[in-house]
Parts: sequence; C-alpha cells; structure tokens
Amino acid sequence: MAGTEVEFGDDFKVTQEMKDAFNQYGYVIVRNVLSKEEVNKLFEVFDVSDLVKNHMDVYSDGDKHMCRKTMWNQPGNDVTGMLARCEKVAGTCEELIGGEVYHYHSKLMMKQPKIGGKHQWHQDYGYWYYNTALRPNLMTVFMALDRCHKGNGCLQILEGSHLCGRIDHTRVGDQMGADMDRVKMIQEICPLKYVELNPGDAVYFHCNILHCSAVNTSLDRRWAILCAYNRADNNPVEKHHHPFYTPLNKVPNTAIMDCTTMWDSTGKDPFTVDKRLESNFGYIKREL
Ligand SMILES: O=C(O)CCC(=O)C(=O)O
Repeated sequence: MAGTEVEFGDDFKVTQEMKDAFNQYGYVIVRNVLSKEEVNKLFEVFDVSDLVKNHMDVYSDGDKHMCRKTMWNQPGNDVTGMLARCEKVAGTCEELIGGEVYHYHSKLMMKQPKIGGKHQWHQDYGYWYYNTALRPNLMTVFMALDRCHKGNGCLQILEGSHLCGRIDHTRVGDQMGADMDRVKMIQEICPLKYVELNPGDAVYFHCNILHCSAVNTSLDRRWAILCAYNRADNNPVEKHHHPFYTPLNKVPNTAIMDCTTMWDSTGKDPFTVDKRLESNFGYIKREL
C-alpha cells in the first residue's frame, strides 16, 4: 500500500504520503532505519549493560512460554538514549502524530527461541488509557534487532483498526488483552498484516492499532527495541509508573554512532517488577 512502507536513506523525510498512510492504516514501516553498525552497537550495549540480566518474565497464556522484557522510563544520555532521542526515531514520530513528543518509555523485547511467548491481541492505549493521558496521541516505534518473521513471532497488526476506537481490555496472564468478540468483528473489516522485518527495519504504529504476536516456535531469536512516545500536549493527569511531560532534547541521527557512553543507567528510571505490580494493582483497583 502506498506510503505504508518506505526505505530509509540520507534524504529521508516524512512525506505527506507517509502521514496519510499513518492516519489511514495506523502504521508505517521504514526499512533500514538503523544501519548494520547501529544494530551491532546496540548488541554491544546489551553485552556491557545489565539490560538483559534484569529482564522481567511476562506470561500470557498459562503455559511455559514467556516474553522477556526490560523497560526504562527516561531515555538518558547513552546509546539507547541517543536512539530514543534521534531525529529518525523521535522526530519521525513528531511528524506522524502531529506535534512535539516526549519519551514515555523504551523496552527491549527478548523473544527467545522456542520459549518466547505470545502477546495477546491488544491496543497499547487499551491499558495506557488508565494512565490518564486523555487522548490517544501516543505511539510506538518497534525496531527489529533480529529478523522478525512469522515463525519467530513477528508483530501482527489489523490495518486501520486504530480507527475503531479504544476497545475494552481484560487481564490475560500478566498481560492485558482486548475483548476477543470485538477483535473478531474487527478482523472482518481490517486486513491482517504480518509485519516481517529485517534487522534495522522499524514499524511506527498508533497506540490504538490492534496488534499481537505469536509464540516463537522456531530456533531464531527475535529481539526488538521499542520506543514509546506521548504527545507533549497530552500530559497525563495523574502520576503513574511512566513519566509526565519531560522535554526530549532531540539529537541528530549521527549521535547513535558518535555516542561513546555505551550504557549509563543514571536517570533512566528502570521499570521494575515492583512498578509493574503497582501498575497492575492500579488497574485492578480501577476495575473494581
Ligand atoms: O514484542 C512483541 O511482539 C509485541 C510487543 C507489544 O505489543 C507490546 O509490548 O505492547
């Protein structure tokens, strides 16, 4: 579909066609937004940081499969901070969502061979809604670090489903899942897209797009780094486990390779198991 898929290059800029595609389909894929060198540098960060060691295990379906993830709230000044603050990632989101954004959180998703768990059909705004950012003006950039394909549980989205509005969600294991009766109806009108990506490709998607991913039944690891943003004029009303508006201080794309601080957790405000429990309790309290 025109505009939903573009190639990154030196002259990359967000075109009206990309904006139209984002508005109509709820996502845009940018191929090779990260170079091989940038992807390799991120893997070097994982080697020297405690990002991998400090993962949480998130179960979705009552079986042995689990999603491993590590999350942090503030971008910081190290390599992952430069990634989250650079023009091609954060600046592209500003163009697509139509205004200044701030960093809502980043996470490393580690879907391991054979044991990597599924993500239920959900909208990110299905649960971010409870964080009291009142408008669905949030979005995520999912950047593939490994090849993501059907066999290792690539992202699946229902094209254009963000236009169906926010759907009710309930807890499924450690996750929030959308009301499946409603999802089935939406599947009748919104085509399913398997978002197959090569390392360095990214999908930029709206917080109301319905998405999921299957278990990783293959021997191929499926790691990805995700940066989520909220529009600056959508500051949440209540304090919660993700930040209020904090200026992003965007940097040029070259900052990722220029950055000599591989990892510095200072001020990154990691999202701990305790915070997850707090947020789950917050949700349950509201539900009751
Ligand atoms: O990593 C995935 O497959 C999906 C991640 C996701 O949908 C989420 O974290 O909200």
